[in-house]
Amino acid sequence: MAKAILSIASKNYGSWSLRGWLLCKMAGLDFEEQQVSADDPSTRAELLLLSPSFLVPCLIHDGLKIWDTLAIAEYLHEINPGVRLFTSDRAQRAHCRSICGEMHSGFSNLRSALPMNIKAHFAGFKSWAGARADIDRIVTIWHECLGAYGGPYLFGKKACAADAMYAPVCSRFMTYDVSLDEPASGYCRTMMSHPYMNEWIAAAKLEPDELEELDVEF
Ligand SMILES: N[C@@H](CCC(=O)N[C@@H](CS)C(=O)NCC(=O)O)C(=O)O
Repeated sequence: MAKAILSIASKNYGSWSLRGWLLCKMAGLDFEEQQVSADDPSTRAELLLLSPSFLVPCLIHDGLKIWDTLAIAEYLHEINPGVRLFTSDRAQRAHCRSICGEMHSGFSNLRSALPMNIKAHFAGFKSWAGARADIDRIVTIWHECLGAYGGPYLFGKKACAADAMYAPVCSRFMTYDVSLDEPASGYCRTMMSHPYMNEWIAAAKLEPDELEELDVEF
């Protein structure tokens, strides 16, 4: 079988890329990264070869293309349930899928007002009310998970699909100096120091600064 390929965009700005990449790493998949510039019209032809949606991430595995992070998470869980991207407990799995879905389809104010930018730090950044409501909801989600399953990750001792989905939020909270209570800031620190996050962040720091305006959702 040919080695799996994951198409990704910038490591500094690409929050969906980070989610897909973390899912592949957590699933123990042997894969190669293919980095494409998702916002450059000249690379659209190249991108279509890699992803029918023109979006990243897209996983190519065993002759199949799987695009969209939630589909990638479910696919990786299906081919290797033993790594527990979704927990083995049905009730917890339902909870996990719900908060993954909420991240995937929601929080548009947060995503547009606080785009991921790993290298940057905006001390004292003022989040507007719409983004604040998203932040409050995310903190509630984290409190419920950490309280119910004991941390340090959302569903207990091992990072899972939900942590991959919320990892870019941890990075955004650091970048935009979002003030958080101890459980939430502790969770951010835990995620930001996860070995896979360290690997991604180190690579992001080596990328040249490309975008001046970050009012696009990555
Ligand atoms: N729902 C998609 C979102 C993917 C997405 O928006 N990717 C962005 C970059 S991280 C992209 O490819 N943008 C390029 C474009 O919109 O043309 C997923 O979950 O994978």
